[in-house]
Amino acid sequence: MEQTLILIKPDAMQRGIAFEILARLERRGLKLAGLRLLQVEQPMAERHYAEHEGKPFFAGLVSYITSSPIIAAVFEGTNAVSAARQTIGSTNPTESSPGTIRGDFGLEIGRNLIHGSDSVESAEREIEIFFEGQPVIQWKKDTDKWIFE
Ligand code: D4T
Repeated sequence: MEQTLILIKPDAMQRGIAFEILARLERRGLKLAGLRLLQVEQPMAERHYAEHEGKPFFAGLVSYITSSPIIAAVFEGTNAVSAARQTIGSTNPTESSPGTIRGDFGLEIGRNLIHGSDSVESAEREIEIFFEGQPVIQWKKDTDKWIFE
């Protein structure tokens, strides 16, 4: 099944809404396959945000993601990448619809609470970065047949 990498960013951790946010993805039907609490250091942050190197917001992005522990999670399910991004909302919270995570909890693009992979290829790359070779768990749930046809 398709997998996506989710990060609960430092602002969500500090505000104590990490599990409220994860619960929304779980409730959508996405199945948890990996979960890790970690302090991101500079090299890991720069690897993750490599595509934004040289942009004016890059330094702020790196200092934000390294400013506090984060949660990295792998969720899987049918179209997990796009389903998660839909539940997350637009990059800028004030352009996100109400009912999305960013639309309900955020105001600024630099404090947008959560990351979700933007493609299957990015998910593979990001799982490697944040799980550092640790295996994820693919498991059967009794409710699978009520979520996946
Ligand atoms: P992430 O990667 O955090 O899930 O965000 P998105 O996938 O939704 O958006 P992105 O890669 O385009 O941006 C990564 C990250 O950079 C911040 N950002 C972005 C910013 O602070 N200023 C900006 O102008 C842009 C474009 C927000 C998310």
